[in-house]
Amino acid sequence: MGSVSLNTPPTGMPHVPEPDLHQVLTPEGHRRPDHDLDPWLEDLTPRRLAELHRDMVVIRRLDTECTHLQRQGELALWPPLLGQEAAQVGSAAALHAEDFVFPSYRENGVAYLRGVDPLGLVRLWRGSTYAGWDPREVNLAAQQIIIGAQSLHAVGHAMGQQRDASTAVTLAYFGDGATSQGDVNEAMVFAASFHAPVVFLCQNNQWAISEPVSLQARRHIADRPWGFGIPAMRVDGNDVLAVMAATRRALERARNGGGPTFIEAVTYRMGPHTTADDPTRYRSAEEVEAWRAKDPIDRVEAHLAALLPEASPDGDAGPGLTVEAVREESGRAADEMAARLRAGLAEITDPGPEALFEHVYAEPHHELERQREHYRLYLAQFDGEQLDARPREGSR
Ligand SMILES: Cc1ncc(C[n+]2csc(CCOP(=O)(O)OP(=O)(O)O)c2C)c(N)n1
Repeated sequence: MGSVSLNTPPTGMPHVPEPDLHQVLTPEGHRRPDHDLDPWLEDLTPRRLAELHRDMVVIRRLDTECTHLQRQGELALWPPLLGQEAAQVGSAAALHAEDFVFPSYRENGVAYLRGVDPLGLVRLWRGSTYAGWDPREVNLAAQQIIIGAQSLHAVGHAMGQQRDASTAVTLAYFGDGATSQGDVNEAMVFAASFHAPVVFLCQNNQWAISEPVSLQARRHIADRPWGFGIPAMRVDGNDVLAVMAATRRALERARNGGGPTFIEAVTYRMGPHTTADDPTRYRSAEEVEAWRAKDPIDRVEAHLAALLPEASPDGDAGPGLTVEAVREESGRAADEMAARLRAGLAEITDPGPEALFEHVYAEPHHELERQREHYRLYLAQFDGEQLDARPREGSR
């Protein structure tokens, strides 16, 4: 048998047309008609566009601030979302408050938009807490580091919603690399078999750490779910309108008993995988530059620039809405969030080593108590003060 290159598709495969890439806003900011998505954007006003712009600017700032905080030694690690703002804002904007979301570790922007205090995120990535928020308060599960595991949790949760005859549905986020994981494939089998009200949102950011998507997906990722009996849509993930419309469509389908849908949002991770990664070791500067031209925030600004002069002074946009005003409003919102974040850092306290044993089980547990006591004695060998599990001030 001859050797087969990993990077060339196997020969003899029947030609199947590639699914279209749905796009509503071109990289130049022009609105394109899209038969499937346009009906889901009928309520879109310049004011709403301005809000989507603001949310993208704010989460980009959150991301930049946290990347800097990691470099300053304030955070242990940070997984940047730079470049993925449209995928996160567009999908989060489509959710109803009662819907439940299962994120991976990169959906820090989604967490913010669900109402998580940025300080919760900072505490999490600083290592000062195991979960930076109460999942029930914001209908967002704790972040998942195990690749793809949350897709199974999401399907189980959606099946519960189905049995409760709830109008709420579930959204699971994962990356392109996660689609190679057994969990995601098992989740799709269950979702299809039980007609679960769940939306799988894959942010295909082209890289699973240093592995390109082309290595693990010989066809578009959106081709695969059809094999499980799950309809899929491939959208421009840097187009906030396309992502919002596709997610609204999929969530409503689930809400109305239509079962699961899969969305592949084609985007790009502009930064490193995490602050511990150096992407220049595995990808070219030309590739990064090519994606920079598709920036999700720039294209909304370009669209607003073309749109606003035509908005009537007393129209939806409100009097005096200009691109400059939108930029200013968004910048101000980002500044306010960043100031709150920096000020909040001083409030962070270390939980103490015994916090590890809290919130593991719903009820006190003999074995847990035995382990806790064992750990207490172990720590006592080094420093008696460490027995004090109360939060300590000024431990930065
Ligand atoms: C089960 C499991 N295997 C391996 C890892 C190590 N790991 C962390 S991130 C990552 C790549 C994930 O890539 P992708 O799913 O595309 O998500 P992205 O980071 O691009 O958002 C891997 C393999 C892990 N966390 N969990």
